Amino acid sequence: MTRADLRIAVLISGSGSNLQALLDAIAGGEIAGRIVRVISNRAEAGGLERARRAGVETEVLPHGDYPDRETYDAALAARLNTVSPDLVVLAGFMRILSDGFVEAFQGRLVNIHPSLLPAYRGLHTHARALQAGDREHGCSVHYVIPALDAGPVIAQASLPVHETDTPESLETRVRTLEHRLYPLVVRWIADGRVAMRAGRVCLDGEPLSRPPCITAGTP
Ligand code: NHR
Ligand code: GAR
Repeated sequence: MTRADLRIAVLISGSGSNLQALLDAIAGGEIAGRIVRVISNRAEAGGLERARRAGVETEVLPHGDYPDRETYDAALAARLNTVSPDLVVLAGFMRILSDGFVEAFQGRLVNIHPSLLPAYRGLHTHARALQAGDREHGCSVHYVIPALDAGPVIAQASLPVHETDTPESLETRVRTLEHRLYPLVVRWIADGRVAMRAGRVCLDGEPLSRPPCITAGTP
């Protein structure tokens, strides 16, 4: 049986380099899906131009226009529902989503987070990994649940931390890994290989006991 292309909506706040990696993977035929809408909470997000260049419809929904988080999230959900997404991808989206929003999209809402979860939920992950003296760092793609960065992890990518690393150098190298990991996971989802069932990630029908991890081939 052939599946219809996955309808993907992407939420961004910034440069959109992860969005670009997804656009490139779709253009290269690696993902059985298409991006039907990109929404940013910031008008100046660089990712908006990347989307337009790829012929993807964009929308800006500034959070400052809404009195509170719940009202903003209700507007965001309403805009998303106009394109009937099968998957909502957070790609550097910097607004915490309220429980109601997450529940409405649960099981079709994923995020990429710049740490090897469960380590370093929240912000400033590279500085915190350095500060702790970690020898390994990386990124994780997870299903979003109401608790911040606490949803079940689908897959991770790791790299060695160097003696000379700074938060900025780590951010650069982790970002490059993100650009490999996110398209890979979205490909699995589009192929129907990954799903969240009873709060756990299943890959090829089997609940994962630990998420698969890709490693940086070179230092
Ligand atoms: N929402 C829920 N409910 N659960 C998650 O796991 C979420 C989420 C929304 C976004 C991405 C996330 C990350 O990968 C994400 C995961 C923003 C903040 C934050 O503190 C924290 C984590 C993440 C995204 N945002 C501030 C806020 O008040 C604003 C910070 C800013 O604008 O710079 O929303 O780490
Ligand atoms: C990425 O490194 C992503 O992991 C991180 O923001 C960056 C977005 O870059 N996300 C978070 O920190 C979420 N709190 P991009 O806009 O170039 O894709």
